[in-house]
Amino acid sequence: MAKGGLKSSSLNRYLILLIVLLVIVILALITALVVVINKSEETSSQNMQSTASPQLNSQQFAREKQIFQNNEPNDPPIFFDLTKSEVKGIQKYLYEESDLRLVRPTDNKTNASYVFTMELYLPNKTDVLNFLDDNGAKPARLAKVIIFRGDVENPEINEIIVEPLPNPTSHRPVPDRPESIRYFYRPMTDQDYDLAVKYVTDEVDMKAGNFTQTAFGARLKDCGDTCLAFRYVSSFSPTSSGEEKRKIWYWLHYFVEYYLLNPVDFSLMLTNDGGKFSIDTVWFSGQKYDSLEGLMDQFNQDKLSFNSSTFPTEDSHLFSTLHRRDKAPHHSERRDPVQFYPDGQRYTVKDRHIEYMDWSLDFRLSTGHGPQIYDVKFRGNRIAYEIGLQEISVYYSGNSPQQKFSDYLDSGELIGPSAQGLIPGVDCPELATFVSAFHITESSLEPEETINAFCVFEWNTGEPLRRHYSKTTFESAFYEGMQKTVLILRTAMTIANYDYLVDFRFFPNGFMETKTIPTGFILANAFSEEERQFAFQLHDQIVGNYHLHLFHFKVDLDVGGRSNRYETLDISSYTESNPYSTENNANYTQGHWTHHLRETESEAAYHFNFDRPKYHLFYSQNKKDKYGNHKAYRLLVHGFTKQILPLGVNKEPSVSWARYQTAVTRHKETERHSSSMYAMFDTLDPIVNFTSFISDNETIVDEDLVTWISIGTHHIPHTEDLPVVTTTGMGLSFSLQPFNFFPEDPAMTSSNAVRLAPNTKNVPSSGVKVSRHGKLVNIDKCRITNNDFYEMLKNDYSIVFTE
Ligand SMILES: *[C@@H]1O[C@H](CO)[C@@H](O)[C@H](O)[C@H]1NC(C)=O
Ligand SMILES: *[C@@H]1O[C@H](CO)[C@@H](O)[C@H](O)[C@H]1NC(C)=O
Ligand SMILES: *[C@@H]1O[C@H](CO)[C@@H](O)[C@H](O)[C@H]1NC(C)=O
Ligand SMILES: *[C@@H]1O[C@H](CO)[C@@H](O)[C@H](O)[C@H]1NC(C)=O
Ligand SMILES: *[C@@H]1O[C@H](CO)[C@@H](O)[C@H](O)[C@H]1NC(C)=O
Ligand SMILES: *[C@@H]1O[C@H](CO)[C@@H](O)[C@H](O)[C@H]1NC(C)=O
Ligand SMILES: *[C@@H]1O[C@H](CO)[C@@H](O)[C@H](O)[C@H]1NC(C)=O
Ligand SMILES: *[C@@H]1O[C@H](CO)[C@@H](O)[C@H](O)[C@H]1NC(C)=O
Ligand SMILES: [Cu+2]
Repeated sequence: MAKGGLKSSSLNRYLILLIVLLVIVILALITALVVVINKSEETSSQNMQSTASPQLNSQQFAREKQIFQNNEPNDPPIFFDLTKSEVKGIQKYLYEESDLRLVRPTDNKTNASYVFTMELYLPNKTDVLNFLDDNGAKPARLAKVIIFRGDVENPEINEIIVEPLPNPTSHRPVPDRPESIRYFYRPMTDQDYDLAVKYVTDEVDMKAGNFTQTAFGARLKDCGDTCLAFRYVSSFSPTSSGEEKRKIWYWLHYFVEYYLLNPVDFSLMLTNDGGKFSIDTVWFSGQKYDSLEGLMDQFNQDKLSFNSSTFPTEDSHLFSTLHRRDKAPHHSERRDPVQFYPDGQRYTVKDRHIEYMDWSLDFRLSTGHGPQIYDVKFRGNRIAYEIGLQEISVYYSGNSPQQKFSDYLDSGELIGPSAQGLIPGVDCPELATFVSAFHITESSLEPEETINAFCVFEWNTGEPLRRHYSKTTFESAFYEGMQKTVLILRTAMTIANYDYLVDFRFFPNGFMETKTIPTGFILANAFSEEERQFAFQLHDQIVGNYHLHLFHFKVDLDVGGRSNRYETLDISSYTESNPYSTENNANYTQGHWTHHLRETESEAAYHFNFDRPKYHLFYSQNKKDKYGNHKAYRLLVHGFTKQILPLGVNKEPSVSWARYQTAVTRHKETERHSSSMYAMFDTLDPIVNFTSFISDNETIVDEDLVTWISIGTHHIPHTEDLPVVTTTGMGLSFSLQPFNFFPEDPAMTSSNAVRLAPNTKNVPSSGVKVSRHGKLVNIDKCRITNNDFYEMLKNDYSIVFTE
């Protein structure tokens, strides 16, 4: 963890930066367009003026205007995050009209009560569906507010629902939470970063400044451009410390680009006891000391043996910086390929609602859990009520304590506000639509904008969705195919060193995919021989320690209604006698499957087993096709991984959801999320204990079902993870595939397909009939050359068909 997100102080600077960026991007777009339009390769300013026709320009700019969305509706749709005016109403209620005794974000928070976060709390599903499907009343909008109560004898955390919005009149405890949550479970706060960092910085500089100068060639204070800094922390859970206390490791780094690749082998463990800080342990160069004084004692007596290090030279050659290296590959002076919408966008995004050909859905960014989509429909059929990220974890291993005990649960850093700053032309295509989100955290007087938190765009994958080529008349000559385009809703969270892309992808055939990719910086550790059992040495001073990335998702499928069944098709071998053989008693073995209806939650908790291949199907018992097949959706997962810690050790219970690759439970309003922002410290007595969702072993036949999916990847960092981990090979995904749901590929209705056939059936010499459903537009200006192919076909059928 490190101090993430934007604070209001830096917001203005960021805004200016963003505006500058936008201007650059818009200019780049215009230039790109001009190049595309212009046949000549030159892009002189004269060409720019002469070719940017007024018509194209105004279209272009009309589109630009919608491209960056941060507006809010007056009457927010049901899944829409809290609006600014709702937040104002909540604040008015909280600060003025109730007896909660809350101080404001800018007040002195020591031993006071204050708001940590607030976000939308969805009405229960029954009420929402009654509104969406049955013309019921729109349920009142609710907010969930998390309050740190520091003004009571035993400080605690309260979670309350404030209602109704936008002008609340009452509050009550959140139903699925204890009324009082232990204070030391709290997520990382401003205090952990600001006050504690100031404390350890002052202490180390005062007591050990001479030592850091000798050992690391740098100091923490009065250090100009060559500073050491405490910027990164890891929680120390009671299961590892043995004490139910707020303990956190603070790591020391050279403050250069990028500091997390420039650690020194020094850390300390800080206890925060009701606001009183104490340093419990100091680690330096392979040794543990009980205090800074203990370390200095050894240092002053010359009893420490270490190799001193020097401050990195911070120039563009420093290995940990992201400046382009020399020797650009041939042709990289030319621009990347780009895509555009030749006839205009085929999707709309309004009030966080997307319509895209046969698809529709809503999306939001939960402050605690991150991106969520709702009411996902294909051709009017609701497939999922909700699909959402629940938790991201990274569990490290190492010899030094700061690395060894680094087991992160990122909701403790607030996943939602960590999503921002998607950059057009890199993180998403230039022509994507960018949507901001707003969050309230402990430091916000008013909602803080997380700029470009989402992007939405349609993408041509460059692969066919389907194709078949029957060249010869022997097989009856024809060709048919269709490009695979996809609508992508993307967000990227930066949580300290790592960046996580999360995509929801919608295909024209009713298939959808949720994909996550970790990228960003590895969490480097200072080199020592002892680290070699956990890490490769990656550079002169650092190693990259082994760690496990895990992601947990909730998928509330409603296939053909709320009442669903979960069935696996268990694939195995099948042997029967073979009367076609001349041998006696001959047998023949092949594969088959058996239906396995999962009746209880325990039976539905799934451990991946290579020896027992399975299909995972969800359907409504009374929805069948005319052949009696259940109209189902199939869950496919690419990214199951083995969590290797034994049950119950260390922070394993905080990811008890990773014990199952998938689990299917009955939908409950009290089981909304599989993890919580307390998971970093509450291991012994978790606020959300995922295994308890399953252990009541309820029946799940013809019930409203929720599927929980764990995906992840073991990461052994290698030198090519420097400076930044690339996305290639890191993607993990799960997909929902229609399975006997439609009578045929629903994308057969698309007019984006291409069919070629002889004018007279099976007589190629009669010429080739090209069916492109009016799509053979002249896009020659855009230098798309494949029209030549169709021109050639006019004169030479043998390019595609032979007698
Ligand atoms: C903040 O409040 C605490 C407790 O009421 C008090 O001891 C402290 O001096 C205050 N700090 C400031 C800066 O006012
Ligand atoms: C804050 O409260 C804690 C106990 O909850 C107490 O130990 C501490 O002295 C208080 N601090 C101040 C500044 O009042
Ligand atoms: C949903 O909320 C309504 C009140 O708004 C309540 O009557 C109903 O019992 C709730 N249903 C569930 C399943 O919690
Ligand atoms: C640090 O070194 C300076 C110069 O050698 C010395 O004057 C000072 O007392 C030292 N400080 C500590 C805390 O040892
Ligand atoms: C210092 O560096 C040398 C050479 O790399 C190495 O052999 C020695 O073990 C190091 N000493 C310590 C205390 O790390
Ligand atoms: C074929 O299967 C039968 C029944 O399982 C078995 O008795 C028989 O030995 C098998 N035949 C051969 C040639 O293995
Ligand atoms: C979580 O719940 C399960 C099942 O109810 C229980 O056996 C287990 O002890 C709980 N875990 C913890 C850490 O409390
Ligand atoms: C769950 O319930 C089923 C059906 O009653 C039973 O067969 C199974 O043993 C139970 N599992 C557990 C772990 O209690
Ligand atoms: Cu990693």
